[in-house]
Amino acid sequence: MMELYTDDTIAAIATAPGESGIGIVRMSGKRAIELAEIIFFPADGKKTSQSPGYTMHYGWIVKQDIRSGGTARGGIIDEVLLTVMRAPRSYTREDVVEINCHGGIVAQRAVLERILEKGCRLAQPGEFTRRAFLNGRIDLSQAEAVLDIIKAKTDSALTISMEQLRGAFSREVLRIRKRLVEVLAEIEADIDFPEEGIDPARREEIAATLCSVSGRLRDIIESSSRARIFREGISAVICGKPNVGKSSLLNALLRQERSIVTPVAGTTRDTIEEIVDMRGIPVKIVDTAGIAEPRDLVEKKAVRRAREYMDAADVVILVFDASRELSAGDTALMRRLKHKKIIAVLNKTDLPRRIKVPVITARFGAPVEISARRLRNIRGLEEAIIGCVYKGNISPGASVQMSNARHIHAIMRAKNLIDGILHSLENALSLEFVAQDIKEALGYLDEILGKRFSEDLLDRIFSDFCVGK
Ligand SMILES: Nc1nc2c(ncn2[C@@H]2O[C@H](COP(=O)(O)OP(=O)(O)OP(=O)(O)O)[C@@H](O)[C@H]2O)c(=O)[nH]1
Ligand SMILES: [Mg+2]
Repeated sequence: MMELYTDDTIAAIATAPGESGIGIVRMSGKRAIELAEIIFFPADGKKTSQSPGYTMHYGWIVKQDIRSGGTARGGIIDEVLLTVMRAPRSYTREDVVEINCHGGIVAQRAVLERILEKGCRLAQPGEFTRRAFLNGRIDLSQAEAVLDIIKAKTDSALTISMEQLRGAFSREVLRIRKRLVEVLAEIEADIDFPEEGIDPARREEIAATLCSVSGRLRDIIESSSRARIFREGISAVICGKPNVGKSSLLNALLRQERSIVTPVAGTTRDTIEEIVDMRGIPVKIVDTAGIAEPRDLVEKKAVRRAREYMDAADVVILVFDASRELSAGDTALMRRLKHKKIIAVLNKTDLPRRIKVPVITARFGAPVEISARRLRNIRGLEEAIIGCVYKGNISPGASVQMSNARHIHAIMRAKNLIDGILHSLENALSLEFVAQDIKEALGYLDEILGKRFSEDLLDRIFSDFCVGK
């Protein structure tokens, strides 16, 4: 990313492109209010520059500058509601102006261009949030939570990210940080007055504190690996021979007719994916072309594609037609599948049964019996899918959770250091080393909060954002 100045005024369209009721163009920076006054003709004639913060004004974005006598009569770009937010009480802690114009790309673009023409710079992705961080309104983990909220696919993922934005995770990290700083201060005092020596009781006290810090970090790591599933979800691929009811199963899980179902084998010619909310966990379900001897190039590619999806999936759902005997195709597929987590499913159990179950059970454990057409035991299959990847009770927010890989990594490294120190203390190693390691662990915690950061890291985090956030 190019170097970002932070003292200029930026602008961007904040709403999603496309037709919509309203669209919001947003500006932030020292000149935001002054620029608004140049292009905005207020219906009540009051000066925008004198508007208090958190006020909204009705009027028009006009073609001619107001200070050169521009009025609504000289040409209107759009009819708008304009909100003034004054530093530091705004999203970025700078002066912010938000213009609610008509939705649709043309109106929003025209307003944005008018602003840019007056000397605003087009914002980079996430630059508003980046400023909120650089100006100290939120810490880095909260800035990341903003992105997670925008990207949340289920209510549970939203709850976790919202907690993070409200600072629950940051506060926990700060609490741990404070305890480490206290221990460090004690140790450094001992290093400064070595003649007094460190009494063994103190050494034990320090060890006890570090032990509880380590336990706290472990709790966070454990609850977080669960939280990550809520945010990022899992993927399940449905595979099986042609005509066993794979597409019917996808539709049953989605509770809508998404994939085409026909009695003809080889109906699905390409992979189809959809996301289903299973008890708060977003599960990407992929319907694949039935695996058999491909009849043409399209089928050949589809089968190869199905295999690639299976390799990448968290769970493979292998479907059998219970109303038919196991064929050579089924057994070949059973032999070939090497995936770690396979759920065998007997479909069409509404029909008289012909399949030999023990052969399947011997290989994959007891199959889940369903009828995709009659929507029988679909819940049971959902339980099996979730149970495959998620142990423990399913409820977000049970304890402080982090869902972000960067945070998990930093917490793990801090924990490793603390555990190392505990070992050193037992072996009566020099306190100077101990102090060094505590400082390093503090560094990892500071990285989470963004007390210590590099421009590179910020670029990486914010480049995932949309422009206008
Ligand atoms: N009786 C009964 N028929 C089913 C059931 N599930 C699917 N079928 C029927 O089986 C036929 C094939 O279903 P699909 O869902 O298209 O099967 P598929 O595995 O996706 O087939 P391909 O895409 O060709 O590989 C259709 O006629 C379905 O109506 C079921 O539970 N019971
Ligand atoms: Mg199909």
